[in-house]
Amino acid sequence: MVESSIQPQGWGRFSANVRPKWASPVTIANNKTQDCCLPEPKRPPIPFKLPTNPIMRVRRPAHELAQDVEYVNKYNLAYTRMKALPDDDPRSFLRQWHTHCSFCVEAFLSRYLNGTATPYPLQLHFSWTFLPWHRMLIYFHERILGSLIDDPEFALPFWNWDNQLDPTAGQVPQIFLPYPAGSAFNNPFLHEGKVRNTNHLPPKVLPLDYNAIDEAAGVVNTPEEIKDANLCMVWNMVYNKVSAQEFLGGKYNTSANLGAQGNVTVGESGGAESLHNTAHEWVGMMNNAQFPDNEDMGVFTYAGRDPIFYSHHANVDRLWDVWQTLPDKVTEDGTRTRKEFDDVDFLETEFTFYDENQDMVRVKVKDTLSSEKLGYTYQDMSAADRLWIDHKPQTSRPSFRTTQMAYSPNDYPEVVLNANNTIGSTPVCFKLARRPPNRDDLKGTQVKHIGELSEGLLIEKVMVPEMMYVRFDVYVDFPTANMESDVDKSDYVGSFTHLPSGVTSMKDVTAQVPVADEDLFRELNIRFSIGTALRRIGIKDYSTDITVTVVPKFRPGDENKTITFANLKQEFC
Ligand SMILES: [Cu+2]
Repeated sequence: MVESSIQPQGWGRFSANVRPKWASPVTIANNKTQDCCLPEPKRPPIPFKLPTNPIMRVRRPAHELAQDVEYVNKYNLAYTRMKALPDDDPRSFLRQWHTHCSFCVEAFLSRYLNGTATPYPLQLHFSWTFLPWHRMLIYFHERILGSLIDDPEFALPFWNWDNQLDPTAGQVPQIFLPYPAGSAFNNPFLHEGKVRNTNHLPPKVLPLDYNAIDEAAGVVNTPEEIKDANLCMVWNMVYNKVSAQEFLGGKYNTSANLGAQGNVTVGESGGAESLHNTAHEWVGMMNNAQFPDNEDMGVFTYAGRDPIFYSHHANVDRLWDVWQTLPDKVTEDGTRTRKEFDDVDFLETEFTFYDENQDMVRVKVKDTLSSEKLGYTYQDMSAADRLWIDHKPQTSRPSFRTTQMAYSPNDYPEVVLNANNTIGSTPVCFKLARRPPNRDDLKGTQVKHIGELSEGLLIEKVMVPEMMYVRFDVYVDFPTANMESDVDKSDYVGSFTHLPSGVTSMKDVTAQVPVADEDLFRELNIRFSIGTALRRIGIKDYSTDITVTVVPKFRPGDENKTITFANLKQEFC
């Protein structure tokens, strides 16, 4: 029996004690209310079928489409028609946005599984469901847009922010901005009324290591520094993630129990998800009293209200396609094939979406794994991809170990299991005891040879406040890493980023255990891939202990917040 069939029970019919929080509009910050419930289906749900002999839709980069009047005007027209649909039409722009909103804030509850006492709240982020679910969200979104303009070849533009070859690629794409008055471009829907950070418009380029503290302090990086940092980030969060677990994320945790705590335990984000959060935060309107939740893009609840969201996710989806084709060159053997999970819980996980005929469609993850079979593809961007694939970090500073004779990991504390180990406003450094992988480590992984295992650093049970932006960077064997340390270094092993839900409360679903907003947490495992970094800094064996330094980059105003975690350990996957 498959345990993780992820599907709302009843869809709109909830018994009194498990009603979704959106069943009645929830008052959120600034006295706004938001009801993300989707309309009930008019007909019984139908199983998804892969399109037969589809006309290939070719998704092209937004920065290249910017001067294509025909495309831009058609794209705008499709959205104008989508916007004009009545609110009870699941194809309407409102409901498209709500599809994301309702599945990002635990609005729906699962069916009861295996006789469990309570269902669990559905949340399609923070686990291996992130990539498949968002792929199908934009798949149906694209088909609906195409059907509204009678264009079966219509394809979404993708915001190619990883592209450092063309300086315009990482800017907010012109398609989503006003064109000069009097031009032939007509794209009001794509920018009017969209809430975005006006300080982040072209010629600014999205910095994938963006942090609001530096920005508030007036730190300005050169285009060359931004480019290097961006390449380093994509290399770390995509190329360096050789296993499905590292790139797609961990299992969906169905043990989250509403009756227990205000905690929503959903698992582990993959590299793709952590990387993508930065663009969300950067595009949203920050530090504006009128938009306290960093709307639209900066917060899950409102992200789908900006059309750039679907274009952003098209690039995330593209990176998944690219990831599947990358050589290993990360593990010791260097011969590992990148592939999806073959776990039945993953493959049989089921989502529901509305299609272009207003039918509710049940999609299984196993049907989502090939974009080609789904009938779309991406314009080849391999020249730009190559830049991050081949990126080597600046190694201006040699390994701490080789230059600081007095350095010893033994001088730093080991994490005390299940104690309140904290990440606070200043960097923390721990000793990490290491050991070589053995045959037991192969269990539950995708490989049969020890040399193909990826060495990781796992921070377990991190209690992330649901309403807090979080970013921290992690370095190995660099005990003095601090806020000024940049990421383009061989001892940097990745960043964790977290977006808040943007609603103030889980109270309606956790009515039996009312908790204050500040006391709502996501309990996540956070994984960093460290094998390549260690080899690069000259640690080629598995028995050398190292230090791990976590550098918090919380937003201004969050200086006094702390995040606790249960353990920090080496783990192979
Ligand atoms: Cu999302």
